[in-house]
Amino acid sequence: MTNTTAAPVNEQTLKNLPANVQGPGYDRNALKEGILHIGVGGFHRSHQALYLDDLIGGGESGADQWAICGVGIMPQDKAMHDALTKQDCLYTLVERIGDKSTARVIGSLKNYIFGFENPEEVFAKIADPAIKIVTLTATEGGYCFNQLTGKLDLDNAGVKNDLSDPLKPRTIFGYLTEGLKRRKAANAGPITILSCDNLQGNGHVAESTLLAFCSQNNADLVPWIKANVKFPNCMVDRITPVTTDAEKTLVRDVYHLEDKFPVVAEPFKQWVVEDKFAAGRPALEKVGVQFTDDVAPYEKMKIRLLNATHSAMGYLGYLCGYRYIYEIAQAPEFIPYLKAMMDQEVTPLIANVPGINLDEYKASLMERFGNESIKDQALRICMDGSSKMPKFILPSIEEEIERKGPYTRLALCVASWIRFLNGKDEAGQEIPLQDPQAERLREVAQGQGGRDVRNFLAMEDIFGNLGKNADFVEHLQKLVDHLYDKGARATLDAVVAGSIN
Ligand code: CS2
Repeated sequence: MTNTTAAPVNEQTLKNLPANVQGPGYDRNALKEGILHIGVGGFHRSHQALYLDDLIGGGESGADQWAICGVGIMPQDKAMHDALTKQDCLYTLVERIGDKSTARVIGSLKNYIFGFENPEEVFAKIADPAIKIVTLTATEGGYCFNQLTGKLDLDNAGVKNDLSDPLKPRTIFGYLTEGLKRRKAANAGPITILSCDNLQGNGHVAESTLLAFCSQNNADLVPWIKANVKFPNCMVDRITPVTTDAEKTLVRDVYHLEDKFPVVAEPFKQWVVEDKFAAGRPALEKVGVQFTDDVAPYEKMKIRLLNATHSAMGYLGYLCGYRYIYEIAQAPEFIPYLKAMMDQEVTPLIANVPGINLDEYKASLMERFGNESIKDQALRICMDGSSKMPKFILPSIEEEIERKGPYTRLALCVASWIRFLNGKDEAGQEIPLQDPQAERLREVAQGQGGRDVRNFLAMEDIFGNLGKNADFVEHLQKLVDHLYDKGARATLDAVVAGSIN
């Protein structure tokens, strides 16, 4: 039932929020923007913006210098821009688990620039001396990384666009390069670029790809970047489903707020950051962020266990007819598959992670995946497989091949992706595909050789050298054939029973 008394989310409403909603208990007018964030999606709003809201709300001296200016660079960011600008950049964050749910309006986002239409404003902000940190959630694919060369993919259409049309960029590289060029010219001082994407060594990747981009036609900027910009690595974590009408209705009916773009997330959150900043940083350790000298073990653990298991649930679960992650994580036929993948194929690759008991960590993952109140979508997980596979799944297969260990369950995830790309499920229904490489993937998957794994493995920018390993090719082919001939559920059962290995 629609609640007719729902108030719009804006600065005015903050004065009189419904009793069950917490608001920013600070004066937003006094905030100064110190962080520019590119990629304001659900995740940024449930994670980084919340940490800063906590910090500013805690009243720590200087915390008010670290408000966020958000940036959207994709055409589809228009919806976020329109919603946020009407709401004075405020939005509702709902945390849910079981029958518990809490809501608060987040105030740390002070401004939002739709860079796709106003790139000049973004360049000017990067050159503004008050901005000390640029944070990024550009997605795994946003770094245009070629798996085979281990370098920036200069053939990527976005990269090519930005090299030939630097004032109308389409990728983070175009924005950052032009912005840093102006920062250097304005003598605005050093700055930190902090990647918050799920890539191992995300800081290193951001640094090496940006430098590779700059060296193409801004070679004189390279030494300035080396001397003035720091790129810390970090591990980020919080499961945040895509916002749909259901979340808007929840916020309206339960919290009496009319929010055009709320965000719902699990209660768990984690952020481990390498303490390497060029121009200061907010005291985020006060609000639960862990600063360390070496983020690598945390990143590897999170990406290879959490993100990889997500992928293993997403494709195969979708093919089995499930639509939500919690359904898959609770399905008795999936649980032994997921646990065995984590225990036997991934855990042996993870070194000691300081302060973490891996058994407890894995058990907590299964619980988090099973959170049915957040209704995380299988299709959200299935998005962008071309960039997630090489980060979440394939490196573990490579390491298992190297140490002559097992990888059947990981390979089943790859096989499920290949079957998923076919575009029709077992009932002949259309499978929606969201991937920047969709066209190319579909062409292979739906063409004559769509069952032949060699045609996929030939995409070396995604699969690297895996296609050269005859055992892996044979193994993967067996799994793909089984999926086509016997179906998803039968293949899962066969792998769990050990009859395909
Ligand atoms: C997911 C991640 O997109 C994916 O495939 O695995 O978005 C995941 O939910 C987050 O990394 C959790 O921190």
